[in-house]
Amino acid sequence: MDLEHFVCSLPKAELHVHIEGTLEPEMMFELARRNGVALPWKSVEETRAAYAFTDLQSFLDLYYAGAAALIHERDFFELALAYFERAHADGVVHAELFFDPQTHTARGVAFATVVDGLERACAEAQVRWGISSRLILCFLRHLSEDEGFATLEQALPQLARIHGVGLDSSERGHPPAKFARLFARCRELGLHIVAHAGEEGPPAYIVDALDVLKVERIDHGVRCAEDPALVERLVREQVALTVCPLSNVKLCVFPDLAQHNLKRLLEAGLKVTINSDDPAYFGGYIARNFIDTARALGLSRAQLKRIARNSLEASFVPESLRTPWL
Ligand code: ES4
Ligand code: ZN
Repeated sequence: MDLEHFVCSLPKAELHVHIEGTLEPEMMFELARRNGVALPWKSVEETRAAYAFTDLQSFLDLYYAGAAALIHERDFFELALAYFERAHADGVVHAELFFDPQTHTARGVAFATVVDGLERACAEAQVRWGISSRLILCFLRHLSEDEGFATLEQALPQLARIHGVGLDSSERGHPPAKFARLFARCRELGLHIVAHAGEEGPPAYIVDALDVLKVERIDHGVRCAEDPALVERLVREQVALTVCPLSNVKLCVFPDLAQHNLKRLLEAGLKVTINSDDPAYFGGYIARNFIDTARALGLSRAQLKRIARNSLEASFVPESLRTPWL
């Protein structure tokens, strides 16, 4: 079997995808036209040409600009349904979607509008493709903890539909400890906890995410390699890392895929997974991430199976609810 077929036929969970990061320029322009929203680009081609990033912030500036096209419940539904269709083609059987409510509520979009649309797509994906899914609310770390608390307040009526919380956006200068009280409250509410850490930020932010926020998985985490004691701990505790190789190259965390540390982390015994992050911006969905990484690093089929298996094991679906392949 060729590599493409092998990768797509592996049942896998996607644990690190920002639904706003699946907004392809074609849909962005269609929604902007439908909603009367002005975009900073003149065409789909000009938009794609602007996707040359130098770091995380240079990406985030464009990502938030693009997200402004999303206004109505139907927009969020169509966005997520298009993602699920691609994910199904890539062999995804379960997806845990990040969403950034603060990006939308700041523009006057109601919190419930976002969740209504996403949840309707989740239900449709279950029916059409048998994909199970979960929603994870991400707090924007460049905003204050108080703004996070205000968002949590808006989320309370929707909490039955939200399974976890995460922390994303600009990492440098915004350590996990800034959100200690907010995440303590989220834990009391019974929410699952994750955080982006060690993408651009130092290994100390990963330690903080574990000890202060008490995360169950680390999003990215690739800079753990700079701290051997931390690597040892992550191996011992089998904390899953949701690694996003194409994202890391696009945002200049590694100069190219051949220099990515994923294979080294995997062979050190870390619970590594492969994910797409913001596939509309970074050049590929989850299967593309698997295939390009496998080729660049020479991952064996046994290693690819291990990575897919890790993703199913690290999902937030309780053991009792797991289908045979989950
Ligand atoms: C993100 Cl790649 C990445 N890192 C941090 N925050 C994000 N939000 C969307 N994509
Ligand atoms: Zn991310």
